[in-house]
Amino acid sequence: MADGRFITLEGGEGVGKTTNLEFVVDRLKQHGLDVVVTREPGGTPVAEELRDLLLRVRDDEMVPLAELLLMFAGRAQHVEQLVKPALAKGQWVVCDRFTDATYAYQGGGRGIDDRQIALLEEMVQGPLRPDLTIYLDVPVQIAAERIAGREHDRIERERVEFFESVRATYIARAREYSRIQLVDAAADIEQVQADIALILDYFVGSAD
Ligand code: T5A
Repeated sequence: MADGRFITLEGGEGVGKTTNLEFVVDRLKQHGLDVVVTREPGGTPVAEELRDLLLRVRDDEMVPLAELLLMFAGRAQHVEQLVKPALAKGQWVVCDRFTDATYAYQGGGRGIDDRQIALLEEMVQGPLRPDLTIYLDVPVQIAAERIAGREHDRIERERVEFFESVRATYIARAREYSRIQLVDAAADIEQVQADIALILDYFVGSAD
């Protein structure tokens, strides 16, 4: 049986990951692939409880290191219980955010050293990395306007400079790693999905 592939969707707040997730899944299914959809933080019962802990608005501050360790605690559950078993069965796993988000938010946003994140990445994932990452890029102000009417979770309440650092980190990683494909997601939805379709069709074609 062929191994599955691991595809992640990344971007800042309100860039359209949720909007485009279904499109990605449908496109892969049109290619006849067996697709599993999941998300981080979350994806398994324990990891979803940790997600709630991470995103719930609270009075006492969560220190950056605790936030980092909780992200990776959930990831350990998710990788062992869902991601690895699905890939081993030949399924294609589509995940809404993964470790690039940790480099962007806890690294770029909170200022934690990349080397500390890399240590945990190695410990929790071993050699597992996404095969393809679609990074939806939108200027912070435009993305903020898109979600202005929503109730914001703990991380969404951060200041603009935090999200500028998150975006800068994502862009830097997209330049560094060829698996990360940057899509201009400030464009209208038809254009964004046409770009995503091109990336996916090429990736599926080269994975045969
Ligand atoms: N996190 C996560 C970390 O800090 N470290 C980590 O390691 C990980 C894994 C998770 C939070 O956790 C943090 C990051 C996050 O703060 P989340 O739910 O995954 O939270 O992420 P959010 O960004 O909060 O997800 P959202 O649902 O808020 O945003 P989306 O999914 O990016 O945006 P979406 O699809 O809901 O779209 C927003 C609005 O824009 C419109 C949509 O219709 C919608 O109204 N829209 C467009 N409008 C115009 N043109 C387009 N092209 C549009 N595309 C979408």
